[in-house]
Amino acid sequence: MDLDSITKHSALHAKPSGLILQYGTAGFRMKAEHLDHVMFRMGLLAVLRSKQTKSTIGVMVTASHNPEEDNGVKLVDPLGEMLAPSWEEHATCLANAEEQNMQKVLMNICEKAAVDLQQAAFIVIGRDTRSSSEKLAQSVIDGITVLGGQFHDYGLLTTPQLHYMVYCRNTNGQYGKATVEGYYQKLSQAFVELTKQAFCSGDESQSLKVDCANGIGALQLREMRGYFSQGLSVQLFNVGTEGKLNHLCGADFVKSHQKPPQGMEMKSNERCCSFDGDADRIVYYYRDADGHFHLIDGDKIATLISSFLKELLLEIGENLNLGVVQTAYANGSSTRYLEEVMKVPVYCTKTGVKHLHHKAQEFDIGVYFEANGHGTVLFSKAAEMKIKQLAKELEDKKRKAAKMLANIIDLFNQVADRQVICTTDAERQAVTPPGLQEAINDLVKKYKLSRAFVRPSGTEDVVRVYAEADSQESADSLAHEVSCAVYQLAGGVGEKPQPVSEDI
Ligand code: G16
Repeated sequence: MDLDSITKHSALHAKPSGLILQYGTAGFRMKAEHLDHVMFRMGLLAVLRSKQTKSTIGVMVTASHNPEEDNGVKLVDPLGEMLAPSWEEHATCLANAEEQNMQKVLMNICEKAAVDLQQAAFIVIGRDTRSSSEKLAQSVIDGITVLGGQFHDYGLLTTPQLHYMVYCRNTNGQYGKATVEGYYQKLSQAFVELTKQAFCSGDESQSLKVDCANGIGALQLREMRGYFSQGLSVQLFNVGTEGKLNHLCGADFVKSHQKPPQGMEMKSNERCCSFDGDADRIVYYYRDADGHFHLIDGDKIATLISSFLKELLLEIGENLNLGVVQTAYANGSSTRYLEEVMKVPVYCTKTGVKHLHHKAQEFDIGVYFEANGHGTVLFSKAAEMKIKQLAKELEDKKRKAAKMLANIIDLFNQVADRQVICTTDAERQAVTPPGLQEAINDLVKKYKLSRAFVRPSGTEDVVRVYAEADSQESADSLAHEVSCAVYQLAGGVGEKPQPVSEDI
């Protein structure tokens, strides 16, 4: 490691003094203009992680659902999963090191993580469409090259595509080709096959309206739709030519406002969905014949997928264990339905796909979704092999079910000061500030079928307040009362809450 060269280059990406950041729910996020040094340093860190794991590591430049002015970076581990927690700590130390301590911090990481500096390193990079992303990706590359790492810059990619590239490269192409065409081919083929098997004759041609949040999803889906032209006709909205990224559109907007995005006209019973800024969230919705809006969020997606999978498992007669993982945001009724009606075990983890992903790996088939539309289905290697074997051996109906499961496996890309508030019990209980949880408990008692909790966001400088109750009005009112309690008991963090505010 050429420490002098690192010092020299680091000075070109100097850290604003006094700036302290934390590797949060999904990496580092903040106003783009403060992130140059973080990007350079994450380039360095990715090289060390690659040397240590002897594998390709991914770096994604995006602030996902955050406003256009923000940006961020997340590192992707060898199997396409989120960075290991011990390395999140290294990332935080490195991002916060003062210039004069850079060498010491890097040496410390190498020592603690037993990094073999002689080992080669390879990094893949992707970025979203934010105007700041290209330059920030270049800072990542500066960090990689100063440590002698090799890299491939994919340019514009969705976050799931970058996860896919990392996984493909680390499995020698067995999972698929590490190219955007490879990605489109693999997923569209599984989709077309699955829809052929699932539909009754007469309903083969489906259509879908997609709100692309004015982000990267528009560019990639425009290319991808050519690959499944027979099975699905896709119409794109909010493609980034006029509107602002994530502004009045996108999955987060639709989920939190429970209404369609701007710029999309919906007729009754048309299928519609929204991505977020880096296309790793999806929520579906439609209007019924009376014009009422219905949202199919992550909770409902998890329920639909679980029942579909359960049916197929029954059909093939295999006793593979299926579990569902949710977060505290999951609507209570969805949890009750899964447990009591579908008899599926449900687990609750902290917010952040990295936590859900980890828990879902404990099952033969682990379905995990956050209410906000992040999620996937994981199949254990043993379950995957069994299903693919049965798809060859079984006969007639059973074989068809096994083939459908095999296509589902290929279709799911399986690759996760507000700090005054501390939480426990998968973030459902506030431990500090004193008295806050008691206040929330008292407020919840005032409403029927209600639940509420608060937690500091890991991606934005806000406290998130969640409330549910037997009616929209009661849920809004409970949310407002809880927001006021946070404002008072947490010493006035954020702006004074307005009625029906979710984030303060
Ligand atoms: C990220 C994480 C998600 C998490 C979301 C909200 O999403 O990947 O798992 O649910 O942040 O986190 P918070 O409430 O802590 O701000 P994204 O889509 O922004 O990458």
